[in-house]
Amino acid sequence: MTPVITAFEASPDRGRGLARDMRVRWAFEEAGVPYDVRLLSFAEMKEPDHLARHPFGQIPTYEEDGLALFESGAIVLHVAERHGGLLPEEPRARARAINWLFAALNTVEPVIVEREAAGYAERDKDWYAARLPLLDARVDVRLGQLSRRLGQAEWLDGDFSAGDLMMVTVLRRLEGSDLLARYPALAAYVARGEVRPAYQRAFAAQLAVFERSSR
Ligand code: GTB
Repeated sequence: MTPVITAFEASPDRGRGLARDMRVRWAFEEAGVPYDVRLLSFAEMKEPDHLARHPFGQIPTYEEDGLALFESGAIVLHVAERHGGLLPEEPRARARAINWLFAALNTVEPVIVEREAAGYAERDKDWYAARLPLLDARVDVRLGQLSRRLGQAEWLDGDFSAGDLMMVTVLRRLEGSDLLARYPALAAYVARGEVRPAYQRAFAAQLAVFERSSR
């Protein structure tokens, strides 16, 4: 069975590839695995049919041969474990790549999402102007640490892996801010991810969905 994922019918990111289906699409493309996409409206995401797939009524989800998954990290890891190209064979290198995948999700993404969420939900509050520098500083700490670890290396640990895929998608969420530009090594790292042919195919696929929805 061809795996099926879910994605926004009309993504609020307007085709910039910032929603979390992008990381799953990219993983499929790196692994050379064809996939189908079920597009959902916001209303459909909260209906029983989708809640059976995703208890929190979100995208992305993954279904294949009776297996249903609903966390982007678990989906990318599952694809990476089942197919070649995203995880090293050597057990310790493999564990380190998975370590980076979790670091992207658990240590870097939360501070970025917190900043982003404040921008959506608190922009009109009188405390927002005072809070934003604090949120920026939390992101900046992580970027500085990550940049120091990356140094001049191409990828975080040897060859490109699912850990890099996840970290690049997480850092891309800073698009529109000037935070990443303060760290040229990280900006170059993201750019290296974005020029990969698999990334380009995934990006084009999600952009095509947005373009169709806005016709
Ligand atoms: N932990 C889950 C995972 O990693 O899969 C989080 C999934 C999640 O946050 N999904 C979001 C969602 O379904 C879409 S990706 N939201 C709808 C809802 O909760 O009702 C987050 C996202 C949305 C929009 C933009 N954007 O417009 O730039 C970027 C990222």
